[in-house]
Amino acid sequence: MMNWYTTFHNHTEAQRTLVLTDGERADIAEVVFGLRRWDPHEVHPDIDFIRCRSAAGHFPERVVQALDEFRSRPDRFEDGVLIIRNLPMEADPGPTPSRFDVPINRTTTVAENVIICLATLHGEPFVPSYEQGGRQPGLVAPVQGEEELPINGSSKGTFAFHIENAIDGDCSPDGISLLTIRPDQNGEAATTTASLYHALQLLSAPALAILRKPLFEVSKPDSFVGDIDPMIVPVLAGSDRYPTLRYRAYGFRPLTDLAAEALHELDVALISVKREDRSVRGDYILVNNKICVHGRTSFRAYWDERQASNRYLLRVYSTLNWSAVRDCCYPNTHMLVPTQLVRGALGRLVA
Ligand SMILES: O=C(O)CCC(=O)C(=O)O
Ligand SMILES: [Fe+2]
Repeated sequence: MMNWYTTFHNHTEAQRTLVLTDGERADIAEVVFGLRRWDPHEVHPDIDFIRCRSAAGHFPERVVQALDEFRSRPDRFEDGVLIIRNLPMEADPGPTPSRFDVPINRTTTVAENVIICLATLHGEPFVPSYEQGGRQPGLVAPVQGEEELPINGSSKGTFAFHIENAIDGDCSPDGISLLTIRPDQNGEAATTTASLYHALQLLSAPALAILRKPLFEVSKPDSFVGDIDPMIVPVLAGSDRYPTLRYRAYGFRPLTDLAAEALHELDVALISVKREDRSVRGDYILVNNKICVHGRTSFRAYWDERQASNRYLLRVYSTLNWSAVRDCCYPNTHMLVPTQLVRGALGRLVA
């Protein structure tokens, strides 16, 4: 039996990347193909996470071990990132959708089942209800007219560093899964990441102390639909040994001069430890959202006949604390409602 730890911990790049053999790829295709046949006429918007989880248990051992270790021993992944390459998906995934033109109710694809299966090996998958109508998994594709906004539909503009769902600490995901179906046409787009584990070493003691205080206002990201009040939060939480990070390069306001200085230090530190991963078709990236910011470089998207070949990814969240996140979802779904709405007006929203 191959032990994934000994295979992958020899040098930095290998530490983060698992390249599947074609045999392993075929094994996953077979499991996922079986999953599709079980329910070929799926019309319910919830992909069946329970079936995905039991199918994922039959994925190659190296994959199961890698995700399990990412979950249980995050300190071994100082970059906060695990990459798995050479995953199977349909030979022809169809044209790249603009985010809103794909119906929610229809049969799931190989790629969709692959990403949900992988996410179940990390934790419990879920999605925000307030983006793309709660589509599971969500789409990441450039959107015309949103080229320069700080959202994942952007292209020409850099998508700056962020913790996913930073406004919603209780229900922010532990993992962000991204599966590339189609890279951008010029090979320009890279997913950027920066780990707190690396950045911490560059921060001064006064900045660290300030970042632990609730001196920062986080407002809702532009992709959220609905009204959510800004919140006052600390940037760093958790123990000194295992600190966690809550930060966004946009929509995040320091409330004092000292807070502004500390945030600037953090910003500089994160940028100086930034990594860029240019994914190709079949690449999966799992980001530890508690210690690692992520974003994306700028790239060219097209709105003519080349639109069908624009960049195209799938995305799903995962949590290690489903009992907390479940409380932030619509009842009996894996669709997140912003915490403030859950606590305020969930009854009205569901009715
Ligand atoms: O497009 C990417 O590589 C990252 C997208 C992203 O940050 C997101 O969808 O949350
Ligand atoms: Fe993101």
